Amino acid sequence: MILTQNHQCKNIAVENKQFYRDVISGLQLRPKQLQSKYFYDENGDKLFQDIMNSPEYYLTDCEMEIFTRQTKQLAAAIRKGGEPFDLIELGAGDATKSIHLLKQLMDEGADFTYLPIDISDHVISYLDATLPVSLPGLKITGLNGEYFDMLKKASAISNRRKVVLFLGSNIGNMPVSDAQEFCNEIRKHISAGDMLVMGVDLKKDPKTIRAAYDDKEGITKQFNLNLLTRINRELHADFNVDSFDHYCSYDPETGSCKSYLISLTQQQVCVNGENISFEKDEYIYMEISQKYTVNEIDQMADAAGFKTLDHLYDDRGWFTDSVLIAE
Ligand code: AVJ
Repeated sequence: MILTQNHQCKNIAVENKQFYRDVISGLQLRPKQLQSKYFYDENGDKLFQDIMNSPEYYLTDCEMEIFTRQTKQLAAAIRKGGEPFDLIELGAGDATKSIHLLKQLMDEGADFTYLPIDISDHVISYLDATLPVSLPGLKITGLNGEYFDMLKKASAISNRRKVVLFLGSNIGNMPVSDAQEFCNEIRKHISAGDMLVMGVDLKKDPKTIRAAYDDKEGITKQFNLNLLTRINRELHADFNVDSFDHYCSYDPETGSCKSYLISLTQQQVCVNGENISFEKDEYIYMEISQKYTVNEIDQMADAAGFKTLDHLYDDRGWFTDSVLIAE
């Protein structure tokens, strides 16, 4: 079959240049790929909420169970390092899990300040406005920006001991080597005696994992396709989302759960002046959700210069919040 060039594929100024560069360079790679950090536009945020409420997506329930049933143990582990301290949360979101810990620490009269960090200014202004109302007396300073820029800023505003929260298995959104590098980088931004509390999804029955990323209702499929819709809207592209399907694989050997969008036909897509062609069955690699064993977490922590103080688990032992101390 001969494809005719799409001569209408024009280049118009885009607002988010970094997004444009990342999308074009990703689609020019072989295999093609897109970055999952771009899933979260307004509709993507909503779809992720729906995923968290879906029966198959167990991660949020597991971590919520830890934060509601083992709040005292968690608070005790954190307070062991001494006071006052800064409780810094990377990617705080709506803080639905951490709020239980905050409340416990306040009830115990712990001397701390909460510093939520988020890339969304909407999230930060929401937390700054609502948390002091639900938790009267809470000291809070929201920081809006990239994780490491804001960690630096946090160090600049106080020299108190730091406890960093990185929850929700967000570490899973990186391949293992990047996750290691990320832990190393956190360690470099804090001091000996500071802590890292990291939520990590554990290796388990492969069917349970795959179902969580391939839900029956097709919300995860929509979540992936939504990035194409976002590219259409923000980068003046013409993806026909109906001609792509979602596929998810889990490899029990490596612990990698990966999402792909598969082109159902041979087709051409215009992304703001660039023609991108797809073969039938060609895939775009969209996202990794890496799973770990407890041993692998300990090893990663150790290599980054942390010692494991404790692992807290949900009842099913599917998820852990690991309490690590910087050496
Ligand atoms: C927000 C990165 C933890 O990988 O489990 C959920 C994102 N992707 N379903 C995950 C996600 C598809 C989620 N994280």
